[in-house]
Amino acid sequence: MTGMVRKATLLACGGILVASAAMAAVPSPAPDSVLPCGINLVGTTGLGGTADAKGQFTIQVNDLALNPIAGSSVVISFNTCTPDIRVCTTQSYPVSGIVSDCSGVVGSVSAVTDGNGEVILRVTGGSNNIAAGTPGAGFKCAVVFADGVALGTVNVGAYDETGGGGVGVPDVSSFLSDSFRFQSLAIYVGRSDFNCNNTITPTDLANLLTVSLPGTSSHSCGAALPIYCH
Ligand SMILES: [Ca+2]
Ligand SMILES: [Ca+2]
Repeated sequence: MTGMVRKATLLACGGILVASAAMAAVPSPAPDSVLPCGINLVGTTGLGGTADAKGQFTIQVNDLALNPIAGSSVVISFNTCTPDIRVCTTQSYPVSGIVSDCSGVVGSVSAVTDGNGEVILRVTGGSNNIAAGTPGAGFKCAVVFADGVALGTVNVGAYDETGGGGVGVPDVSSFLSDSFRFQSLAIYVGRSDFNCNNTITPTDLANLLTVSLPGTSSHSCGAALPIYCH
């Protein structure tokens, strides 16, 4: 191989490497990227405290070849979760640098993936289920994006059904209303489906009780008065 041909070959290989590196940075939708089936909005443990660990979940952003993408901007948009889902203006779980963006009709949260291509999140928020028959968003209302690419949808449960007073007895009452409507009228709302199986059953009630009884989501939005985007 002459020197010139060798140089040309090296340049060509280099070009392919650069091209593949650029392609590797493009997020690929699930199942290449890994999303939870559903996420559950929580309150904070105490006034001005940290978001309840009961709401923790992980999203991993991968490319088409299943390589994790570090530094990817993940956005969970709740803007199609009308008319009931509410997102707090301030997020209080600092891992992954989660912040709220209230620019849409409901709001969204964003965070940046770590070296493993992951964001580890807890989202504070709730719903406006304060009266029997309050309409709600359906199954998997939220859309997850990474660097602008839609990765998939996730269900949104809201332990703080009433959107006030943290998670307690009134939320259990509101849940039961949703549960009765599902059993008797087959009316489904995503906010009361805490195990993301597209039904509302006693399993979801048991899930809610693990949050309401210990009082770990004692405050809505971590504030004396809940402060929502909308
Ligand atoms: Ca409540
Ligand atoms: Ca369920």
